[in-house]
Amino acid sequence: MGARLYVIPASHPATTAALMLDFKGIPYNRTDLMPVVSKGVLRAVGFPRVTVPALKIEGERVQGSREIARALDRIKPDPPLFPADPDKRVAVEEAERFGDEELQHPIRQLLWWGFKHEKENLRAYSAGAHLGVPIGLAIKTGGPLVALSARFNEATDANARADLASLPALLDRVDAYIAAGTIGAELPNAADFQIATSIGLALTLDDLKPLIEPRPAAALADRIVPNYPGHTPPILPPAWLPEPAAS
Ligand SMILES: N[C@@H](CCC(=O)N[C@@H](CS)C(=O)NCC(=O)O)C(=O)O
Repeated sequence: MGARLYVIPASHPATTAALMLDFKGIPYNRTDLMPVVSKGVLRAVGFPRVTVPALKIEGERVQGSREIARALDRIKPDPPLFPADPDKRVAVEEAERFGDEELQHPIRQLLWWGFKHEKENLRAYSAGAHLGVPIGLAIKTGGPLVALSARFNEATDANARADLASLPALLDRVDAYIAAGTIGAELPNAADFQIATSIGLALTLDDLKPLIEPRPAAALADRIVPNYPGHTPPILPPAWLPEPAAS
């Protein structure tokens, strides 16, 4: 089974796709793309949209972490990414949708807000990537790419502040999915892979750690996606940070 996964290094949905391929035991090659440049490459190799993850598998082009989950279950049903029981499947699909549509983007915006203020931080997120240019050069010349990505992701001060304000409620939702058993079981499902990568990426930001580390969400990320690449030392204005939940 020949597969190629197109990623941006440390992208959380791309990591979701990689984890699901590993879970299925499907071997694949990975193409690492620089942000912004990725859009042209994805179009050039025939994908309809401009975001990663994008997967070529058995002659098909599948784009988007949720679409990839379904394609993988269709192509290789075992082990399954969704429960067979219809009610449980509905619950997992709703948690997965939450992870994709509500949790992913605030974390992405906070990360790009950080890169906008210190592009040297990009280096740690590119560990092990093959970008076709030395990472030092990419960072030195990457100011315009960072500015474009920050703009594309609307990583403004106002949005970063709103993201931080919404984070405790988003983390409560993740903890509630774990408490309900929708995610966090011994055998992970598509929602585990979707949600754990956003939490794993969030934990690379030192500013966010105190908010996440005491929570069940952090234990889930540690189990599903240990050693997430990247590190952003404290960078967000302390006045913007919510108080950690009282334990
Ligand atoms: N919700 C989509 C999100 C895809 C997405 O926005 N990916 C980002 C990387 S995390 C991307 O490709 N951005 C383009 C860029 O930064 O140039 C999914 O789960 O597949």
